Amino acid sequence: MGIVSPGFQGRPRRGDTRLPPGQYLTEGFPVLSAGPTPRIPTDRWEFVITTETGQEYRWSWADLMALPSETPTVDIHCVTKWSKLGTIWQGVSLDTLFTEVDSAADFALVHSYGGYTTNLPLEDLLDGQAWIAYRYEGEALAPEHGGPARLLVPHLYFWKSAKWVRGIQLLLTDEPGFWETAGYHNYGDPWREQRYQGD
Ligand SMILES: Nc1nc2c(c(=O)[nH]1)N[C@H]1C(S)=C(S)[C@@H](COP(=O)(O)O)O[C@H]1N2
Ligand SMILES: [Mo]
Repeated sequence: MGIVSPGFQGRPRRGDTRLPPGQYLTEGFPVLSAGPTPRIPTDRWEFVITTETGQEYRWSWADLMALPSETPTVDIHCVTKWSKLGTIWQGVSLDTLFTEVDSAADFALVHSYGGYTTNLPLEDLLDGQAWIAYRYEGEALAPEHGGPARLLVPHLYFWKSAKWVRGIQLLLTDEPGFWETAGYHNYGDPWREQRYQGD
């Protein structure tokens, strides 16, 4: 049984710390983008889940706004070693979006406006672990941070949290995304320091 400190949020960790191995704390909010910032007006924004059989489930911005939202407070961890604790978001849980989806797939490839992709097991997007986030710290999500909406999967390194998210492709076999193809770890658990292939 670890030491319980007042105000402690999140799962207790070995050493009673919320900082994964090799990470340091940052107070700022660095911008990390592999290319230019796409600008997607909300009246042209849509989000599509495509199953392994090609069936599509679509949400317009108005559809997304009409769904119940959550306000998760989470710690985020970038593979370049900064972590930010207690960030506050608003978004729709992927459990909500997946309720009507009929699929036998085990894998997901996330697609962004601008062409970025990242892969993860479908189960990592479910059970209260992931959101389509559209507000950060009480404000509309800024374009450089992925606005109008980004994926938020805080239990994996932050490169899995695709900015400007456009859709999720469900797959029967795993397919690496942009950074995973370039040598980053396929899964990316910050607590096991899975930064690069072979870690
Ligand atoms: N579409 C897209 N999503 C992305 C990236 C990117 O380059 N393009 N970078 C990833 C990486 S490496 C990190 S650390 C975070 C950075 O998010 P931030 O710029 O809001 O801090 O976004 C992730 N999602
Ligand atoms: Mo990153």
